[in-house]
Amino acid sequence: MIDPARVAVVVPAWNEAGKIGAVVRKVPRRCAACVIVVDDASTDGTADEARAAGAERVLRHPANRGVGAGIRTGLLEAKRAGFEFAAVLSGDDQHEPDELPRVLEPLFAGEADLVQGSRWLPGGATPGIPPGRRWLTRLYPRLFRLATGYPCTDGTNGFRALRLALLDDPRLRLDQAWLDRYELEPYLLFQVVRCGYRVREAPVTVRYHARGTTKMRLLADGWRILRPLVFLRLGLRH
Ligand SMILES: Nc1nc2c(ncn2[C@@H]2O[C@H](COP(=O)(O)OP(=O)(O)OP(=O)(O)O)[C@@H](O)[C@H]2O)c(=O)[nH]1
Ligand SMILES: [Mg+2]
Repeated sequence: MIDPARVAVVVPAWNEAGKIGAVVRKVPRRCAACVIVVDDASTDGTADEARAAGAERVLRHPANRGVGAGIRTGLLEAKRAGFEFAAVLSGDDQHEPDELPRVLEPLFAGEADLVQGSRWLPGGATPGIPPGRRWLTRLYPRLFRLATGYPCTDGTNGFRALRLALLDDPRLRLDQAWLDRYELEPYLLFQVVRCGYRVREAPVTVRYHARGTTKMRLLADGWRILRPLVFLRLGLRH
């Protein structure tokens, strides 16, 4: 059903030595012909570890730009290389690459243009989740629904897959500099919903490691995640 020759996996990574190798090795090759790691100017050997683990393409930003910029770089590379679909997953070993079929199958079945992984759908899982993170990741989809009307259950999960032809839509302006950090992912979901594309959710696991999982700062990065909803809803940005 899934044709790996049509799929690239994009992994944004910033200082993920000790984790990125495992992530790359876990990508089932029956799902994807190419793993693209975008090293966001790491200082710890992330790129070397990704290459040694078998990533076909390792791109490097000369300076740190943020997860959104990393995803953008990876998606454009996947498109340039001729892939039809891309799946994005986290470089910090929080996702289960084994679950790639869950986000890819609806694309191959022609049922969706973007499949958003959800930790909160039945069948999803959140081993080790801290209470504060549980609360915030459940609140966010309610805000997303208020802003868009779309009843998503998980708007901030970095595991998703999409048809790369979406990037040709001039309404999806992923090239804007204000999206470079945590803004790009909710921006993409919002615009894809708003433009009337077919969005599905699929249950996935998000694992919370005891130490060193997050690099997010609650207030500054919380606002970065929230502001695409506010700006797009109010028509302040497009
Ligand atoms: N924080 C951060 N992550 C980056 C950056 N560039 C690339 N990344 C990668 O983006 C991915 C997601 O980053 P995280 O900060 O863990 O964000 P998250 O997984 O959405 O949120 P948590 O649930 O808090 O872990 C990781 O693989 C990072 O290595 C950057 O500048 N900052
Ligand atoms: Mg993380």
